[in-house]
Amino acid sequence: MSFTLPQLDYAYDALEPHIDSRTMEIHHSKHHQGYTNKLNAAIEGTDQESKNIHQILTDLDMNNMALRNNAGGYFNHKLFWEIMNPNNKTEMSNDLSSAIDNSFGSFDNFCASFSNAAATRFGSGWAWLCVKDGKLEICSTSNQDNPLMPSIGCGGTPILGIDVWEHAYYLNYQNRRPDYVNAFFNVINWGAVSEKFIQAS
Ligand code: MN3
Repeated sequence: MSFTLPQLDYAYDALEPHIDSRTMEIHHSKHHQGYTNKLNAAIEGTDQESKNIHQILTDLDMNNMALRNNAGGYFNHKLFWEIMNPNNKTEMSNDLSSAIDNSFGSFDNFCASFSNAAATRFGSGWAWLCVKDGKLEICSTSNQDNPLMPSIGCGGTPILGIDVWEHAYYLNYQNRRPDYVNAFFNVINWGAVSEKFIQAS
C-alpha cells in the first residue's frame, strides 16, 4: 500500500491563538507531506509495502534510517492532528480520568509531568502519554522515534503526543517551548485520546 497525507478535520486557523495558522499549514502541508512522500519512497518495492503503519513501526529495523525517520514522522503527525481540536471541544472519559488519577495522583500532576517531559527533551522530538500493561506512562523520544518502535526504551502504545520540534512552534513562540507546551493543553481533543485509551487497553 502507499500512504496518503491525512486530512485535518479542522481548519488551519482553528487552533489559534494557541497554535497559529501559518505554523499549522506549513507543518501539515509541507512537513507531514514530506514524511509521507519519503515513507512511500522507502517502502517502494520492499516487503514493507504489504504492511500497515503499525506493523511497519513494530517490526522496524532500527538501522534503516530512511524508514525509521519517515514511518515515525508519518505516524507521529497523524496522531498529533487527531488528538487536537479547537478549544478542548470534547471531554475525557471517566475511565481515562480515573487512570490518570491512579497513575499520576491527579490531573495536575499528569500535566506537570507531561510538560516536564516535553520541556526537557533535548533538541527535536516528542513527549508521549502511553498505555503499557494497562497503566499510563509518560516518556519522550528523539527525532521521529515512536514508542511502538523496538527497543526504544519508551514503552507502550501512545495515546497522546506533542511535537517539540522547533517547526511545531517557532514562528509563534520562538525559543519559548514551555509557553507552547502550556498552550497545547488548551487544544487537546480529550475525546479522541479517550478512544485511543480504550483501543490500547
Ligand atoms: Mn512536526
